[in-house]
Amino acid sequence: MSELVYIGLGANLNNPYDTIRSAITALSTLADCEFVGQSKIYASKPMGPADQPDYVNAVVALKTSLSAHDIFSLTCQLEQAHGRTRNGEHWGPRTLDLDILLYGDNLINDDQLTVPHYGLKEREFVVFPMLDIDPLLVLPCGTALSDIAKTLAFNDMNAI
Ligand code: PH2
Ligand code: MG
Ligand code: MG
Repeated sequence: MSELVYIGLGANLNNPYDTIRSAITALSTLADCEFVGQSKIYASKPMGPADQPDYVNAVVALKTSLSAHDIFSLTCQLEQAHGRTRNGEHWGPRTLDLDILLYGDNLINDDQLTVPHYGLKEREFVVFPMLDIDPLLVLPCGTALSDIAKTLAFNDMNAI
């Protein structure tokens, strides 16, 4: 197991809490992956269009021998297995969204993946759950995640 991957989970349609629980179980039992930790599960106000239900968010960390692109196709399969359809609406509601947040200290930029996730530093529903797993986490850019958290409000987020 060579790389530590952080995966963000989000859902706000159908039974989002159950979906997040199910997806955490599925991620933590993936072949060639070793479960490292999971955050608390949070309810959060939608970022983006406000006329959509609140989100349920969490983060999972896995050690894996799989490539980032292998993880990406597995996460796409899991999204589909949980009823994900893509209607193209930017930041619109979804049954399950799985985002690769970090893949070790690797920087990936291609047609399929941008890792670290482009929105990581601005999203409290990503930063605070990652800190649940590792309060001392340092991003590939060298910044401590706890310093980024100081720039964010723990508003509108509740552990559930
Ligand atoms: N995901 C989005 C858009 N807005 N808001 C919250 N609170 N949580 C999310 O996971 C989220 C969002 C698109 O991926
Ligand atoms: Mg997302
Ligand atoms: Mg996504």
